[in-house]
Amino acid sequence: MLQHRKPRPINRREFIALGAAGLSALALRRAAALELGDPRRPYGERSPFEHAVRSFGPSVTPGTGSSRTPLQDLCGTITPSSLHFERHHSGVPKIDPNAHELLLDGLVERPLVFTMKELSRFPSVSHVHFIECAGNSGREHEGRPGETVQRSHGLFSNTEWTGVLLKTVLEEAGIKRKARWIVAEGADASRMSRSIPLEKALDDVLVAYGQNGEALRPEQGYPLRLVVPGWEGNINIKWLGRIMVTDEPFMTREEAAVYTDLMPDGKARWFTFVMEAKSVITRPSGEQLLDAPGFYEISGLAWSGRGRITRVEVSTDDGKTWTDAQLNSPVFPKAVTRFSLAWKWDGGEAALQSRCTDETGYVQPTREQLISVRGLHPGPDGFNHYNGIKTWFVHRDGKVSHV
Ligand SMILES: Nc1nc2c(c(=O)[nH]1)N[C@H]1C(S)=C(S)[C@@H](COP(=O)(O)O)O[C@H]1N2
Ligand SMILES: [Mo]
Repeated sequence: MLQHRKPRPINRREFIALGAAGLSALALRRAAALELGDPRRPYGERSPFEHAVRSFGPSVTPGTGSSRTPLQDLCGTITPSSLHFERHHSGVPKIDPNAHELLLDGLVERPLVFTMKELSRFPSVSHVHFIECAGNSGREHEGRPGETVQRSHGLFSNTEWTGVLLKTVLEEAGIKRKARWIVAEGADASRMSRSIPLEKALDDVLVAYGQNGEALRPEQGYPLRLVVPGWEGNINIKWLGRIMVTDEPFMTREEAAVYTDLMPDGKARWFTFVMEAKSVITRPSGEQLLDAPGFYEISGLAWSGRGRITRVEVSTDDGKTWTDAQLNSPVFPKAVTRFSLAWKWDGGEAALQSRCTDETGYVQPTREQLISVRGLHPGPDGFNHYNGIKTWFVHRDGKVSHV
């Protein structure tokens, strides 16, 4: 629901009270809140009046499947850890950090084993980055995206990650000259593994143990995960237990079959790691309601796996005309930027769209442009890497729906 409510004019009695006894009337109104409140608590919880939750449907086993972030309910850019989307292939393992180790072997001078304590002694960095499942918003392409932005774009979250640069630990082990790739493996039952080119591994990849100022949540890979900025979610290996340095990619199941992009000629693109620039309006968005004509703030999220967002344009007439939205600072590379634009709704029908540009000059494509290159057939795991422009339709009664 949109929180826009007309401010209520104060009534005659309140007005007289204010006039007659100004301050004491204010004191009277506040009296209700002067009762003793709840006691302190060692670990905070949100107000009982707040109800935003992750959403998920049934899955084969309770541990597999995904849950989605309620993007329509969030403000700012950081996803609260408790609302970070999830994607687990074999459930959330319970790992004791005192028993957990990271093995680093393969084409290195000195194979090493790190305990969590040892990792915490390395120089640490904190960087804000999004994680987006490659399949996020893939159903837009089939024309059945779901009613809300949570359904259509909720396999997506943005976090301040803290940890050690992978480069730092790789250098500790010494990389052999033949090395070209690394393979990262999870310690969950699926032993999920992905290959990453060495160039990226030495660039901005993080071995992360912190999430928004505290330890990772179990759902996000506690006690250790890989954060591979700007690249598809799957490669951000959770419950990280091993990194092997190699001369070739491993051709794991995930990279050779699942996370590939089937093209119209029947061939598949491999190793399409980067999540290209995308944006979506989160307010107003599907299933929200505009109470009455008047001013509203159109607000949403934009991000690019190639760097910073430099521009977001908004259209309220189905892409015929565009206006530059304001980008809220700070704008970090490979992270979420919130955009906003004041809009006067005249009570008529409106088709709201956003279109972003990143620092490489890449402009978010329309659905038609995307389909003309990639075709209409889904890949083996649904349509991956869909980043087309999203439309929300505002009806005369103020209801907002997907198109
Ligand atoms: N070990 C392991 N790592 C994993 C997965 C998994 O099931 N096991 N799922 C991957 C997928 S497909 C995605 S999209 C991201 C999701 O990260 P999140 O659950 O923290 O949002 O983790 C990736 N890393
Ligand atoms: Mo994913």
